[in-house]
Amino acid sequence: MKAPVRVAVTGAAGQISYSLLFRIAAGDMLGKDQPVILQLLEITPALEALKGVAMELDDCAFPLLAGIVQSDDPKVAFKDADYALLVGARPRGPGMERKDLLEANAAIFSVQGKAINEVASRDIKVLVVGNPANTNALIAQRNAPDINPRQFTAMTRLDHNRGMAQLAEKLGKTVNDVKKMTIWGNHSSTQYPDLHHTLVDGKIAVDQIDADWYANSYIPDVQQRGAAIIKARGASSAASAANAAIDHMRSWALGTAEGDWVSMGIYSDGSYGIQEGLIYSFPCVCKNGDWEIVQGLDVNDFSRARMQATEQELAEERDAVQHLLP
Ligand code: NAX
Repeated sequence: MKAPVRVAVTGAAGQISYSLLFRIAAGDMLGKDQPVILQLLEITPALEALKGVAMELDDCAFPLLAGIVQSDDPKVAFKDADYALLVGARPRGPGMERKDLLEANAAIFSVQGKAINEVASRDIKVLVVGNPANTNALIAQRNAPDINPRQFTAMTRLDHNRGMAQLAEKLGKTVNDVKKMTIWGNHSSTQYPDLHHTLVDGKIAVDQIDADWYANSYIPDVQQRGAAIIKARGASSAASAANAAIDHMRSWALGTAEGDWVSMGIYSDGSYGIQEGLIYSFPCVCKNGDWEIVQGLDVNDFSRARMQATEQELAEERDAVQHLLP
């Protein structure tokens, strides 16, 4: 058996974590041969609820669960962490403007970024799930100057998975027939699900669907799927979000399948003309615990306009918190 790795999870008493933690402990994220120590962070008022979650984890008697740490102190939760899933965030309250939301989260993610910088493993892999995920990841990254910016990522895998499922359903296929899905940009309603390079049964997806359905049904439906879940369920996506977080980390740590790629919000190096330093979702191939942006894809005018609109939104979010960045 391998030595245990330390996995920090924030917002650990919340609804996404109620699915996420059990799957990590079961080995779904890092493999059935990798023991884990869960290091759980919550705000002080939620520590009692967190205790209940930890009791349930104990009661599962997971063979791979080598320990549980519970804390309201980021320096305890991130201590020597090899992986961190930043799920906890400040939700939008009544009357809260977008700017207030960005600022409230900037406060949380700057503290967590600093703690990661100070106490986490130098090789830590960070995934930000809490919204606004891309900009929260940017804030954490900027507050961790001693950690390579490539190690901070934001989750667009749920959008990626939604895009695959909706395309497969339209064409009467299964997700197994869909390869090379791409989500560009922000995890928000400006995200761009691009089917120009996606393959269904080995053939380009846009050639198999109606252009009007793609532009006026598919793209808005993928963009608005989160709102549709809230309307139907009366609560936001939880199990599917946890599943996407597992998928994201698993791909990053253990690699993507040959002939396929995944979407990840990552530190832009200027590829495809996207401003350097934004946390922007690109198609990525993962190997040996590292990611690479898929290069050389043709970008037509239809795609370019949408890639730039979501880039613009991310630049505006960054500018709104600029005064709080180191
Ligand atoms: P919940 O409100 O159920 O849980 C959030 C938990 O975070 C709470 O227990 C809260 O006490 C805790 N928390 C708040 N501030 C904290 C801090 N500073 N340190 C540690 N813990 C803190 O929300 P849940 O449904 O679990 O969603 C969590 C986040 O994921 C939200 O921001 C949500 O918007 C976001 N999502 C992101 C998705 C994505 O694809 N990137 C999809 C799903 C989800 O909407």
